[in-house]
Amino acid sequence: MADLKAFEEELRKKNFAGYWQTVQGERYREPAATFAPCLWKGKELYAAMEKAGELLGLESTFRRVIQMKHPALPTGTTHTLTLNLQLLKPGEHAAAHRHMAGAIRFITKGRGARLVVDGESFEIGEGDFATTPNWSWHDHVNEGSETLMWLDVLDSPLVRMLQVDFHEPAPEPHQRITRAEGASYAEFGPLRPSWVRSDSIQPPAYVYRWEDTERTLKSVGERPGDAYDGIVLNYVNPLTGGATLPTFNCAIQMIRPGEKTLAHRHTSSTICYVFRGCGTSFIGDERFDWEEGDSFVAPLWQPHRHENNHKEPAILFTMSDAPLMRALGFYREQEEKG
Ligand code: GTQ
Repeated sequence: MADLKAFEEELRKKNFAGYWQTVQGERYREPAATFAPCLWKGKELYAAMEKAGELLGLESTFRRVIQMKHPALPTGTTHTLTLNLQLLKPGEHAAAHRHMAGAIRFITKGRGARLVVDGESFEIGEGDFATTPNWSWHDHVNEGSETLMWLDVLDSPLVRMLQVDFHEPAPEPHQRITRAEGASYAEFGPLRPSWVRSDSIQPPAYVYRWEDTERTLKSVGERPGDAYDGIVLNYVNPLTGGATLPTFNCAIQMIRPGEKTLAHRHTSSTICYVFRGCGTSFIGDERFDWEEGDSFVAPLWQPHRHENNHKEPAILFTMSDAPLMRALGFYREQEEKG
């Protein structure tokens, strides 16, 4: 024993480690997320955001943002993604920059501000969804009369984990507009000029309008849908029909009055934001009753299912790192027998 202890100490000093010291290779193992299911109250979030609006100007922070920070993680909402809420008042301008993290926006309140992405200006309003692919220049301008709030989702925890965190402020805080309004829709929409080519792994910057989302929800809302998730509309990459971004997918999910989904689990983690309505989710051993404005997370490999016992449809905005897991061959999914 004393010999072994001395040997292990000798190894440690030389930056070696014997597997017999830590690794239990003969045992069955499966994923055990280090972060538990968790819910953030919308009422508390919006009250906090209002306070941040009073206390902080954009001269003291580059973005007025509150993160749904999981208490068990050093940063972020899951180990790969962060869900944030951002507030931009009339007359404010959040300066241009670009970063390795890919981002999306989902507008929860107000309308009339503009996202400028790689020289194109996009007007945004409640329910709209927008992509800011990684390394694209972006600034946010509010020349309208309404305060806007939107969700930002970034894969920055993943970027940090992989230690590839490039971040660059633009030389000028305002980007010059170099592309006509609507250029992205004209180039990447369903009527596509034949000469437009993109072999980038990143999607183009693109805005998906709430009126289209709402119309599609109405149109397919009576169908059987997905047994585990109800009616799900994916925000697909307009060029490939694939995932929203290479690292994560976003979707609108409708749980209809009286609907109860089947339980399943998968190696991707899902974050849900309640855009409209209320309902209940069972995640692992926990029950979460949620209402408009709440956010909650189903960590990887935790069985989960949703119910809506109310009269109105529940509409969730959901984010998942499934594309990342699939790309690496790490995706597994299993039905949970109730
Ligand atoms: O809009 O560029 O919520 O850089 C956090 C960091 C938003 C953004 C966030 C960011 C941004």
